[in-house]
Amino acid sequence: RGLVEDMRRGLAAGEFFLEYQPRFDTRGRSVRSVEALVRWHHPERGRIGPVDFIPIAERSGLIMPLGEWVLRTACQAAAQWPAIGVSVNVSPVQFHNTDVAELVRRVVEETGFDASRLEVEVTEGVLLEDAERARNALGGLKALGVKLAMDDFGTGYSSLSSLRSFPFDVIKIDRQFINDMEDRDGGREVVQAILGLGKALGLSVTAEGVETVRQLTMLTADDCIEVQGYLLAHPMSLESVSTLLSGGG
Ligand code: G
Ligand code: G
Ligand code: MN
Ligand code: NA
Repeated sequence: RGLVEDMRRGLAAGEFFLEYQPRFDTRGRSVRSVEALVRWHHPERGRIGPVDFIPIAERSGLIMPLGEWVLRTACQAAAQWPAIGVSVNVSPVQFHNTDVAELVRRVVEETGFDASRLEVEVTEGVLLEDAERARNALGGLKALGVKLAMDDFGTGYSSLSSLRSFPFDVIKIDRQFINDMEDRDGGREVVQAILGLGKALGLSVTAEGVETVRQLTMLTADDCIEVQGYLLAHPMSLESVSTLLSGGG
């Protein structure tokens, strides 16, 4: 049996679930928002991570029902939390095949979630193939009050011009750059330059993949206001994040 068939069945059988990774304020260490990350509990293979099934979902078209499920599940969960944001990763394939703004409009209506608390994370792949279509979709999301983040910033080809020509609110610095910060050969300077770019363009900047105290100290000194990474919190279950957000952990 192939993974595509398994995935189709697993989606109907409730085998997919979300984990939530907090995004923290560097100063107060309070949680500013939470990123929803999908996982699969396969009945025979056990836990499978998104790098091993998102590409298959994208090739098979299953990313459409899966992506809709992720969005609805994250909004339903976040509607129960105090007023912090939730971010959801949306695949370029969803943008190319569906009206993502219409989907979000429908899901926030159904779940009663406030669209201004939702952030959609996209990678540059969204902008490359059909820029006009992407512009319309991103504009439609902005019109709903949804925030837009450019995910994995710095790893693609057109990051710099895209930041100006598309309505992004947030830059998420790819964890590769955070990982390089402690090197002597200019790793920190590259991150400082991205922070400066964000400031110049009026965008908020999130550092991803923060794993060491030294990285956090440097980012705080460099005026980065939001951080995410294993040092602060791993992706966690709905139960754990709910406890954290209600002040219990
Ligand atoms: O959670 P983890 O580090 O294993 O995620 C690996 C990759 O899978 C990341 O690039 C992340 O953005 C992506 N990913 C996680 N959840 C989702 C999701 O719900 N939809 C999409 N399209 N990608 C996701
Ligand atoms: O591409 P995206 O930024 O959406 O990917 C998020 C993924 O990064 C999640 O799957 C999450 O598990 C992973 N992640 C989160 N924090 C860290 C970290 O500190 N180090 C590493 N290596 N991965 C992380
Ligand atoms: Mn992301
Ligand atoms: Na990222």
